[in-house]
Amino acid sequence: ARTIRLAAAQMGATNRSDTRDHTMNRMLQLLDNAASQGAQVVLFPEIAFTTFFPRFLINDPEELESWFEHGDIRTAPNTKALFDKAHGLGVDFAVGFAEATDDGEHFNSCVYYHAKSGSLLSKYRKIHLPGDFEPFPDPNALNQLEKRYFKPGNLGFNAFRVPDLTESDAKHGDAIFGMMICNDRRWAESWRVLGLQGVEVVLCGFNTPSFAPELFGSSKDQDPDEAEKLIIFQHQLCMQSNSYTNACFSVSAARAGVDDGKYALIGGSCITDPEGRVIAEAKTIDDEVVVADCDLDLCNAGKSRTFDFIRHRRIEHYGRITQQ
Ligand code: CDT
Repeated sequence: ARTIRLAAAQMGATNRSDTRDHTMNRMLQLLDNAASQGAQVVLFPEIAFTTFFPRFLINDPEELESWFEHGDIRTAPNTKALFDKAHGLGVDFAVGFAEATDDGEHFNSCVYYHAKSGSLLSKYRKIHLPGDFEPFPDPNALNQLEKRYFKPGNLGFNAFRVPDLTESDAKHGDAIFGMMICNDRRWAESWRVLGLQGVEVVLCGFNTPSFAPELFGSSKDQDPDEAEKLIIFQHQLCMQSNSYTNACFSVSAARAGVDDGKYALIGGSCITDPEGRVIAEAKTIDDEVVVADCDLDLCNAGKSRTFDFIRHRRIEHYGRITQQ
């Protein structure tokens, strides 16, 4: 067995006016809590250090820039404490953040931090940016202006090896991880590109509104409770079905709760196994740690039989997937 203990650090409401210190303290507590439960890898949500600002139209360039992280995420004043703490605890983590590059580009990104070496093993920049460039004309509509604030990711979906997590011999000691962000999980292509690299654990932080008819193109007359149930169902459906068809575990971490008393986001953070089962899930929409032991050898059945891509794929029929 190659069993590792994984955690999702779900975060509850984070308001527009919350200070960065306040949010950071919550993240440090979540990390402590996960570490005390023996978690080896902790996943924080998408854009975890602030509220989900792409819901707002922000015209002042200085204000907009203040929502982004600049410089080395490990040592920048607004984010350093989390990396220091993880280094001290010896716990790896992945976290989502709004990235401003040195040459002025903006991405919706996440990194995987390897605590022992103090290095970033991987960075991912969100590829499927949902929503719009322009806000909806209806002032009451919920906006998702990711297309305005971010460029589509330019790094691809790269699986990467994480050492030191399992106690097996050197050959099988590494675990193969991959990352995606929120809307990416709804696209089979994101998962398959990672699956083709033998991914064993997919990490996905998210911010998903629980009722947003304009965003989802659904009826405004729906019952909000029913709409929320459907949105949670679709989130978990994506995590479960794609874990199954790529024979991998997955961890998803929500920014949940009701921001500013009015912007409701789903919880439903979960860990799924390679058979497509949910093996742990959040019970609240608050700050909560979800933990599961994952034996990576359980990926072998799917990878060697039903989803042995080398033997069974028929790529001659998949051309349309990469054509306009
Ligand atoms: N953050 C993010 O990508 N959220 C989207 C909201 C829906 S846009 C139609 C999501 O896919 O969950």
